[in-house]
Amino acid sequence: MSAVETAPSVDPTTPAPVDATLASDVNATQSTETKGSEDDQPVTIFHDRMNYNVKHPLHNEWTLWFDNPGKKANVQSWSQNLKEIVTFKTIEDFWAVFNNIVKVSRLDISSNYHLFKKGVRPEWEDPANEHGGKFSVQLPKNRTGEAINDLWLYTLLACIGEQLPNEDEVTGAVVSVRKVFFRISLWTKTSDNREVLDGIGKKLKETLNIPNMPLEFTPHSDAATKGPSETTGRFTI
Ligand code: MGP
Repeated sequence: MSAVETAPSVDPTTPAPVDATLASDVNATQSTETKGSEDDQPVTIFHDRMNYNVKHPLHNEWTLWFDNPGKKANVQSWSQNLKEIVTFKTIEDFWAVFNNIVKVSRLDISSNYHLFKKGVRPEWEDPANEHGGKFSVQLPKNRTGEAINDLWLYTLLACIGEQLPNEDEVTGAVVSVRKVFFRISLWTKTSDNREVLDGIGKKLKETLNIPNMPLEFTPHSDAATKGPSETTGRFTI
């Protein structure tokens, strides 16, 4: 059974924001995927260049997570609030997921969507994140409105389409819904290679088309030890 089918019933108090059609879409896709494939690998454009019903593989597999703690998150409860929704590895399956989940603009306050490379949990403690940090930008809700849906989509496409330089550095992206702002964050594996980080940050700013807004980089070690209000970014782009 896929994570999509199980996610909504994991915890009835925190329903995963998945449209009912998603499960059937992904199931339909899975049965096409396995057709003619002995080892359960998807049939992709690399196997059959002449047909249009094959899928386009992504360089990495990605997992979508959701959490809505309903109250202020804390270090102890963080992990148990995370709900794994679905993993995909083709562009077609990405769209099947994206087109069927609740839009960011309609999520409850304190919710987060996290898209991370498969195998990486969206938390500081994961080995892929423990030495890393995040770029983040806060977008005031009153000025951003529904545009947040497109900004999150552009962030996702930049990640899965490897549009960011040194894409191996990127572990995932997060969108957070807070009382007066949305926040988009991009998580990196390391926090000390300024040249590499500068390149990633500049490209993210360009992708989001936010030349006049500060994009702040914060090592997770700062966030983990100081708490959100005291955290100061190491640098700003
Ligand atoms: P947050 O949601 O990233 O910050 O983390 P925000 O939005 O500034 O704060 P909010 O209270 O308005 O939501 C909020 C809190 O969640 C942190 O202070 C930690 O207590 C906890 N937390 C966040 N993250 C990303 C982690 C994590 O990776 N691991 C653990 N253990 N706790 C975390």
